[in-house]
Amino acid sequence: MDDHAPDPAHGPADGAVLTGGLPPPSPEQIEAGRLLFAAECRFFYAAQRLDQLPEPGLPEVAFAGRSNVGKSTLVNALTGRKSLARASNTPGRTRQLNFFDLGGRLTLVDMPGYGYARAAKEIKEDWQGLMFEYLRGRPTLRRVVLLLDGRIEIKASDLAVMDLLDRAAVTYQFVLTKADGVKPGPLARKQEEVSALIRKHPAAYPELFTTSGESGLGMDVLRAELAGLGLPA
Ligand SMILES: Nc1nc2c(ncn2[C@@H]2O[C@H](COP(=O)(O)OP(=O)(O)O)[C@@H](O)[C@H]2O)c(=O)[nH]1
Ligand SMILES: [Mg+2]
Repeated sequence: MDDHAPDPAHGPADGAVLTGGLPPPSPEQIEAGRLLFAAECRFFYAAQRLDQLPEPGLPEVAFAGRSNVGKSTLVNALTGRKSLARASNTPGRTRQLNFFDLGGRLTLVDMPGYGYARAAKEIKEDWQGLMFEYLRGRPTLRRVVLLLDGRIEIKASDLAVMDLLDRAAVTYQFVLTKADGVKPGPLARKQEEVSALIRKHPAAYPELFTTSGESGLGMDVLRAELAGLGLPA
C-alpha cells in the first residue's frame, strides 16, 4: 500500500519505520502519543528482589536489551528528557528494575542490560531469576519492548531472552535501534532478518519498529503505539 511507501522527502536510511504490515498510526494516535510522552516522567521505585516489587498499579511497559543497545538513548528520545537514563545509570541501580510513572497513565520499567561481557552467566543469574519472575508474574505488564542494535548481529543472548519471554507468555515487541548508522541495503536485510524471527516467536508482536534515538526516526510512531497501552487521558 502507498501508506507504507517511504516518504520521498526523507533520505533512504530514513526509510520504513514499520515493516510488519500493520497499518500506521492515525494522526490522532500520533497526537495521543506526543501528549502522553510530553507528560512528567518520574522515577518512583527500584526493585532488587521479587518481594520488593511495587504494588501493581498502572499498565506497565518494560524496556529490555543488551548493554549498549541504545536503551537509555531511546527512552530519553521518547520522553524528551534525561531523567530516566540518569536514574538508571546511578551506580548500584544497574542490576535492578527501575520504575517510572509517565503522566499517571503508564509505568515505564527499565530492565538491566544483558549479555555484554558475561552473557550466559548474567542471563542465568539475573534474567532467569528476578527478571523471569517479574515477567511471568506481573499482572499489569502489558508489553516488553525488546531492543536490537541495527548495526550489529543478533546475539545468542538476544535469542535466550526471546526464549524466556516466550516462556513467560508476555507480549514483546521488537525495536531496531541506531538506524541512522546503517545504510539502506543492510537496514532492509536486518529488518527482514528480525521479521523472520518474529514469525518464529508466537509471543512476539507482529510489527517491527525501526528507530534512531539520535535522529528521532520512529519516535512518533513508537510513542503512539505505547500510548495505546496506557490509561486513557
Ligand atoms: N548512531 C547512533 N548511536 C546511538 C544511538 N543510540 C545510542 N547510540 C550510541 O550507543 C551507545 C550506547 O547507548 P546507550 O543509550 O547508553 O545504550 P544502553 O546501554 O542500552 O543504555 C552510546 O555511545 C550511544 O551514543 C542511535 O540512535 N544512533
Ligand atoms: Mg543505559
